[in-house]
Amino acid sequence: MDKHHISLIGVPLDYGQSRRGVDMGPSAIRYAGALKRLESIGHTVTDEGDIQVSAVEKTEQDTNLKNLDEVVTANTELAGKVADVIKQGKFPLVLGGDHSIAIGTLSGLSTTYKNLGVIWYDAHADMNTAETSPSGNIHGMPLAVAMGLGHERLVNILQGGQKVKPENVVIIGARSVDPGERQLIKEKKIKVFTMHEIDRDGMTAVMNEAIEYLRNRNVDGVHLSLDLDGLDPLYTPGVGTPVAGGISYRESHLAMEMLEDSGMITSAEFVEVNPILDEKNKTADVAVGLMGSLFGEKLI
Ligand code: EXY
Ligand code: MN
Ligand code: MN
Ligand code: MN
Repeated sequence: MDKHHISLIGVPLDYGQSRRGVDMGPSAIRYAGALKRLESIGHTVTDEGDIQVSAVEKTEQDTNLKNLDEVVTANTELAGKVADVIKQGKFPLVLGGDHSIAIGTLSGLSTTYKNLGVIWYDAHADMNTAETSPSGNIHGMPLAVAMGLGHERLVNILQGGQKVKPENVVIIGARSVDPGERQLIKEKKIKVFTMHEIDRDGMTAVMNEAIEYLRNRNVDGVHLSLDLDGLDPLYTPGVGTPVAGGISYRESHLAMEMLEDSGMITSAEFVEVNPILDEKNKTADVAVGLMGSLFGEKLI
């Protein structure tokens, strides 16, 4: 990856799910040394601070989606911030916060990119809608929303922006996918590499295929949405919805190194770091280490 001017944007949002603590994810990642690590590789880094997240007023809402108002407000602000950063020619690196923040990130990117590719590195598909969600947690919906599917107040955050095309999405690491999501994946023919494909073919083959797939889509940018629960909880215990049998630490570094080599990544977010559930700051440390590999840090 050539040298970038990276803009760190913190989003201390935990209203997209029910376990307190993931709002401290941005601080945990900063504490793990993200800024210095990226500068040590030769990038220029600006810490843009955090998006303001309003406190939840307990109002009656005519929806099963939890904390809808607060999630919409925070993601609308994030979308504007990401759009500004892109217009300044900087590389947006968004720190979560729960995965509902991908709604804001992708909305902001949609003002610039007309044919954006998305790599969703995650144990989950995050493709539920209000009708299919088993929990009402909006962090299980962002990928559906980004494709224009879901509650109108979430989809409208996209404003006039370009929706993500289903054929431009690659999910890597899936191993906990709900019935409604399976239905949508089949219908939309989403490219998914579950843990089965990773075990069977190996991460090298999976990443080569994923990169090739997106190149053939002629995407004008690729966003990496990395949910730390995509890794096995042995490596990233500090996440709100851990799922055993995940991607290993080294497989994840290889994936990042191959993405860096491809030169195709134009924005990224690292989400679901919850220091309250963590062992010391292990999950944030892993996140920063993976950022190093994604931004060109070499082992020798
Ligand atoms: N599929 C489940 C739900 O929709 O509630 C769990 C979603 C977990 C989402 C985390 C962020 O990846
Ligand atoms: Mn570049
Ligand atoms: Mn997720
Ligand atoms: Mn997940």
